[in-house]
Amino acid sequence: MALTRSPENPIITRADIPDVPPEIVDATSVFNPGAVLHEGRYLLMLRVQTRGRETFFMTAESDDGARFEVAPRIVPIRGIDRVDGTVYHSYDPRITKLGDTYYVMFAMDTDLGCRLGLARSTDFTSLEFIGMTGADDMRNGVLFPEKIGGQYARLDRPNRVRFESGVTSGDEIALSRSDDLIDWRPVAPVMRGRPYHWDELIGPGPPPVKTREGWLLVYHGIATHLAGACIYQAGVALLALDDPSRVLARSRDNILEPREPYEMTGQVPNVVFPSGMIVEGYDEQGFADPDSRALVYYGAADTSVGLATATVGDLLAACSDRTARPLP
Ligand code: BMA
Repeated sequence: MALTRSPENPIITRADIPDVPPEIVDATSVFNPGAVLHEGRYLLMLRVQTRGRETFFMTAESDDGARFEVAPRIVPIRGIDRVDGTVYHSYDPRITKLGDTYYVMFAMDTDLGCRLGLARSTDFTSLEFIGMTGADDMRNGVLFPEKIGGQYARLDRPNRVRFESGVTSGDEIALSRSDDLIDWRPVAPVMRGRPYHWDELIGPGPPPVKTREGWLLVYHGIATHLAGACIYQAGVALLALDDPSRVLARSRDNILEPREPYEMTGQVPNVVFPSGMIVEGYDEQGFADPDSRALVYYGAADTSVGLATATVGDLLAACSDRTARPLP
């Protein structure tokens, strides 16, 4: 597999979450973090879940990308109370730096379904809510780190599939564009799930990384055809720099799948869910260095945080498995 697990895994568990009473006492789980390099340190925005099954954002910082300290405070989303109706959960934050500002796109569970919310921050002690980005049911929204063709661009995953449990999902990653980061227009489908393979249902993972070969996208895929189980795995694809709806290559196999006990057992078994990625080295033109380390942070069984690493070059090689027999 292209990704190698950290020997420190799981790198963050519920035992690392300090109490922040009254909201957080004896946290149940911590998973699906956003990740970014902030002032030379590795920063994760964590999804922390309480025994009341409420969800909060907290941050953790590290000097080496593997050993993190969780800050003993909740990161408030200031202004989210402007939203009409109830927001039950805000979760799965994806972080993108645009200019000097960090944007955090996250899922919001509301009475009307799942929506994508957008907030910004400069220091991660609080988030300033910018708004709900549209009325479509979707999850896994990730902003590109620069405008493409003069417009903001994002990958998202419309929720068009409903499990028997009522949980919604989807089998397509799509490209949307916007002039102001709030009003998004769907532009084109990017890729579909592959029936009866590892990635029947799919969604973007961390925000795409710019390489000289294209936008590198780590994504999650769900195999649903195995009796009674949904298996969440990670894969990788390469999208054209000038038109990210064009897929240049896509991994045939997954690059990480639940194998360790902390991935196979927990709140939701058999889940690796990549949500944050830090690439350490970029050249002067802003392209990721193929020799650079890429650190992929993922939720393990919706219970703890795992880290798996590769070089950018390894990930490019994994997605351009062009010798493989084409899949349907
Ligand atoms: C997805 C999302 C993720 C979660 C995953 C596994 O649909 O809700 O937040 O980690 O399912 O339960």
